Amino acid sequence: MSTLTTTPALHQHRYPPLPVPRLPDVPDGVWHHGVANRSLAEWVARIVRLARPDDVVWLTGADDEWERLTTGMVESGALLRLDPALRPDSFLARSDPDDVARVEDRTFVCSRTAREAGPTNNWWDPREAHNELDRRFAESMRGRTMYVVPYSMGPVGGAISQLGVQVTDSAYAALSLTVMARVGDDALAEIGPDTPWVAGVHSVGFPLRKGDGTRREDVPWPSNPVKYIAHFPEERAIWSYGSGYGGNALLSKKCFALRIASVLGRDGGWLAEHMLVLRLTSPDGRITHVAAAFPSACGKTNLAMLQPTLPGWRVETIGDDIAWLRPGADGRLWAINPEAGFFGVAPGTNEASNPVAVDTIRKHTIFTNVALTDDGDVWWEGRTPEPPAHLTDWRGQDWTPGAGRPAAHPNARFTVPVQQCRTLADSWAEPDGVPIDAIVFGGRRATNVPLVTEARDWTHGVFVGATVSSETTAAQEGALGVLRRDPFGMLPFVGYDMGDHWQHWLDVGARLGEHAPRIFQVNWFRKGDDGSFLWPGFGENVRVLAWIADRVHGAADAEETGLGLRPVAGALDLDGLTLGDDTLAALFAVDPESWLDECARTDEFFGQLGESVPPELHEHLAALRSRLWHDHEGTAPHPSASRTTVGTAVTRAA
Ligand code: GTP
Ligand code: SPV
Ligand code: MN
Repeated sequence: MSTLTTTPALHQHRYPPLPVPRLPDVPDGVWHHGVANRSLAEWVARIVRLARPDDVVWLTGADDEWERLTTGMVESGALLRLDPALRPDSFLARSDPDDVARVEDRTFVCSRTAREAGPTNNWWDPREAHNELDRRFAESMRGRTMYVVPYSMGPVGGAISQLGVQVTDSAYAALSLTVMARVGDDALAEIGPDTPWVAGVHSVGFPLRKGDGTRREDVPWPSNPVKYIAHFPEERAIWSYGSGYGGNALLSKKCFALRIASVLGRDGGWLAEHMLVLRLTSPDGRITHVAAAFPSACGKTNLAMLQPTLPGWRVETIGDDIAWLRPGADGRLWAINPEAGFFGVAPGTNEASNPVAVDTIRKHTIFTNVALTDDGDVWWEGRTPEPPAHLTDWRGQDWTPGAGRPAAHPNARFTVPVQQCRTLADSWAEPDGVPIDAIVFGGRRATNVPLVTEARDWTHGVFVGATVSSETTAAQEGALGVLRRDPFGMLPFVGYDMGDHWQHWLDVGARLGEHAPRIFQVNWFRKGDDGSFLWPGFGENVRVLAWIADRVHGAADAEETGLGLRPVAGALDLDGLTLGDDTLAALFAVDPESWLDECARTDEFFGQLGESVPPELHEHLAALRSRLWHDHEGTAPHPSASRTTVGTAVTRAA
């Protein structure tokens, strides 16, 4: 386990240590048979006293846990059982219409100082945050069961693995966690007296009973209009209030495995990234491991489960959302998928776009905010070319094709164990992970960004990752399709200063040296003048993966563009595709004018981030501007480009 510089847990100063509740048949200081860690026992007791649940239930990982939880939730109306023949052992949850995605403007990083959180995070003074959260959590679980969910991120006992415990008054969150992480007594047993672990406190903020005894009826999806998703990196703690949905509520995922883990990684020399991991095998048996970062709902699950259209190629899945990467004893970069399930976007998933996912979710799956068919199965936009004549939509209302609104919420998702994926790689749970050969950055860009380019070296690759922009999707609350900066696909997920994150990438690269993976940029989303996608995408993306693998193994040629290296004519296998020369040219076009404009916006962005942006990245920006200006005018470098170089160098040296 890595160590984090610890400061005293701030909130514990204001509360004297609490006596562990008296429970029958438990040894001193331990009140669940597996608890060997005093801070854990005291923390659970403290939350019980604060939030006042009626019951406390520890999840143990027992075989019947899924059955017990789902049965109870069907009885309470929190889940609908889908038709057992069409969709065995599967359930539908419908959320409150105001609780459908991550809430970035209610997400806080409560590091000691604002400087440490950096300008891209909402910083919240940890003392103020604890005061407000204690106020909100007081009696917030009255009338409910509090689940205590111990879990391991990564294989239980693995050297890269980390441990967490989430307490939650949401049966849905508890159930989802049993799919998304390794939950139960095995994980709990790993938390010894001195083992670091991450605390997750979660309440939907909908108590069923008031202090004065008055009761109210439960609703299928309890939540609260007031929401806080607060992270305390120094304390290794997460407090989440008011939402039951996805990354707001499954604290193992974005809160722990990205925001807290990115801080652990910064301090411990490793990386926690928003990346899928896949294993690619060429027709002659050569293996390439790829880690690819894309913003939310930009194709990680699709790429991780890709069914190649090129004969002889094979893709196996290791992870679809999060990767922890660290330099190994051999000097290479090794990656694990810390999760155990997929929480994947449903809309758009069909036999053509992702046949593997279609197969993965045939049974034993929780669906959230999809539409219900009249025979008890699920449907979403893009599931079939023609919608059924009648559906019950994600809000539980009658729906017909003329309704003028989607039947499934655009951020509807499926929750399913990775083991149900037929392309899961045997090596997916190797405790040390797999050695990464190539890192890919992507985003959703209608313009500018070519289909594929290769960075010249690691530092250039970090520049490419740092300058990713992408059009927003339904994965977060807010406007759709707005182009925004999303460095490394990690804008909402880096738990510390963004510029420091880039510096950390440079440091990791320096340590890897000649063993560093090659870095690439891709864009499946470029559009033509008629507004349609230029590239067929999905299974055809293997053509790009194949070129990347060939580059890694020295088997394909590349040529310079202003932005990096691209395939020479003929190097990208386009056999069997009907792609006109114009389309191909448009996929790779670099328009100096719009790129100069893009650079001006990058300059502005770097400026907003301030002093922590590594000087090397300013230098790369200046060099790029200079090349573009040269292409544009065929003359000397643009004055602003040279000014940036000089100005930056002077500022940095001073
Ligand atoms: P999170 O789970 O939110 O982190 O996202 P993800 O990156 O795993 O998203 P996912 O793979 O579920 O992305 C789904 C969206 O990407 C859908 O809108 C797909 O249609 C679209 N998509 C995926 N691959 C391609 C592609 O190759 N081409 C095009 N045009 N769209 C794609
Ligand atoms: C994302 O938004 O990137 C997701 C879904 O993977 S959530 O778990 O809600 O963050
Ligand atoms: Mn994600």
